[in-house]
Amino acid sequence: LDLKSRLERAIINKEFILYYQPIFSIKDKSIVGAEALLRWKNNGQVILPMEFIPILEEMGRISDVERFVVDNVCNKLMDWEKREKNIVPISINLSERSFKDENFRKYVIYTIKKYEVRRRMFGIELVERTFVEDFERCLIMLKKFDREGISISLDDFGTGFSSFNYLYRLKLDSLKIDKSFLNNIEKDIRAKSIVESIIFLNKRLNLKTIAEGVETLDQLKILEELGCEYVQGFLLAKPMPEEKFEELIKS
Ligand code: G
Ligand code: G
Ligand code: MN
Ligand code: NA
Repeated sequence: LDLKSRLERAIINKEFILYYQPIFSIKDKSIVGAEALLRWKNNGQVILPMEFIPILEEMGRISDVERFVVDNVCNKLMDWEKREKNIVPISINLSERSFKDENFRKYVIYTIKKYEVRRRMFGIELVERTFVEDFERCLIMLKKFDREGISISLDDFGTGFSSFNYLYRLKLDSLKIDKSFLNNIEKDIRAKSIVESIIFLNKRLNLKTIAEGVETLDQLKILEELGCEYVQGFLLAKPMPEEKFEELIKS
């Protein structure tokens, strides 16, 4: 069977699951949130998004899978709330197609209400390229999400079209500095200067800064010196299955 047919079958058989990668406060290393990351569980094998998300997009089925992501995360938030786990906000990654689809937006609002998700507990991560087309429409969508208490993160910042205009006009809650910058902050003064400036600017704009892809203690130390508040990366925790994440936040 070809990949597209297998993915069609995966949608019907609900073979998608979520992994969670915690986000930490750099100061005390407490967990302050997590990012939900899609996985495809196929014949006992866990397949990563880069293998199938572009194909789901090509098939026009990405929003179907992302509806599952929204439902699953909101359901979990309600579940943790009821069981008095140390509940933290969860963000999901959203494709451009889903973000710009009015029906999808309504589905998100319907779902957070259905599961009685508290304000600011559910967030959406968007990559820069989402905003390249239909900028005015994006502003309207963001406003509508914000009104419903949904947080917005600008993901992979620094890899694409990183524009001051975005920072100026988009109403965002946080910005995630792409790991490509962090790879070099130990040895490259230019990379370090850019990271430092982003952190400084975000503070002025009242935006939370999350550094992604932190892999070494040196990087962590530099980020702390530069005043970065939040970190995510393999050094502190890799994306993990739901049960593992639950254990982690319980402890
Ligand atoms: O950890 P990882 O290999 O899961 O993620 C790879 C990429 O897949 C990341 O860029 C992440 O943003 C993206 N991704 C993960 N889950 C989703 C999802 O539900 N929707 C979209 N559009 N992208 C996702
Ligand atoms: O693009 P986005 O930021 O949504 O993607 C998150 C991706 O980054 C996931 O694939 C996740 O597994 C990966 N990731 C998270 N932390 C690290 C890290 O410390 N190092 C590397 N190489 N990848 C990471
Ligand atoms: Mn992300
Ligand atoms: Na990212």
